[in-house]
Amino acid sequence: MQFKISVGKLAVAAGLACGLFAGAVPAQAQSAGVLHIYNWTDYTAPDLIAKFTKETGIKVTLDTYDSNETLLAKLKAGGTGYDIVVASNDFVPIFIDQKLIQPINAADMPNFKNLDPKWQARPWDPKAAYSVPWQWGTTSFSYDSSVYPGPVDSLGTLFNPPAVFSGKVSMFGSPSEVINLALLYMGKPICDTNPADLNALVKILETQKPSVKVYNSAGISDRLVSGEAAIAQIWSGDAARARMQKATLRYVYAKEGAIGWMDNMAVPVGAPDYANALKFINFMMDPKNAAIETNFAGYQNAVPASAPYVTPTLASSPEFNPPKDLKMVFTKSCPALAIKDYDRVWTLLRQ
Ligand code: SPD
Repeated sequence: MQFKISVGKLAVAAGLACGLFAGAVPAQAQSAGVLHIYNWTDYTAPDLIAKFTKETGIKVTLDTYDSNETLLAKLKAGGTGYDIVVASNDFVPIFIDQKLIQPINAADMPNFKNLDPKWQARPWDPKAAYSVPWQWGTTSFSYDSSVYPGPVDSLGTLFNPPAVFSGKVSMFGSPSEVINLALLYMGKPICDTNPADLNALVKILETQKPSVKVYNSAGISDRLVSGEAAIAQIWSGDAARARMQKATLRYVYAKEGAIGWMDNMAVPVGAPDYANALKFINFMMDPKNAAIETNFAGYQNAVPASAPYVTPTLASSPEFNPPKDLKMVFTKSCPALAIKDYDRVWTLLRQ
């Protein structure tokens, strides 16, 4: 691994000398020829990978995970061999603090100017020193209106489901995602450490539990489409894709609000192909490439000039267009005490 790291650094030096972003592919990077991506499930457009390989000659491998917690555990274990990971805004500061991702100075990349200024300086990475936006969306839930006609306007339908959903509820397998949405339902802040609130939170989750079929952040759309689940915690883009396969599915913007988030590309410390990683990040800030990803996964990107290339069906879909008056609570990194509390709640729930 040490050897690989120094090869990566040499490639960067060679890249800078040869004009890394000027279209010239440095000979050394070409001979390395591989980029190892670790991304969320169903979140990397195959066409994008094919286009990147065609344009650069760099082959791509792709492994997937289902939660920030899994990504964190993987990077902490070390020696992953990944060049690109995609972390949510609430986890980026954790990766930076724990020295698990390395500087990339994105502002120096030619395509950085394509980012919407509001996403260039993000609170979790104000100088874009470590990360570049991948996509953003909301978290709420979808239900099958052929199973339960509604109307549905509250997160209560997910957390205190009607009997018809018994054994048909699908929840994420991630403490941060389940607890953040439950706190929103309670009208409490993210990262809450108030003991009375946490007791009430545990009660809500334990009351919901007998109706839950599975806690798993992968395969949600498949479960909804097959009917294995009739109501599911889900991200907006995945919800849009599921509805396109099963028209009776409805994504809910609840009166309590929805969780907002942004996922970000970053380069792990020890990435074997650092130069290739920077090329991929720059490639992703090209409007057409950003649109390919958006059209595949169903989420908004941070490149405004990609809009003309986004399919009208997606661009006009309800999942892609949160209502103007939606109470959107953006996630944030919790302090250590709150993370401990989240872990305790999750352990209690899952025992
Ligand atoms: N299909 C995978 C979508 C991944 C979305 N990531 C959202 C993270 C929110 N905390």
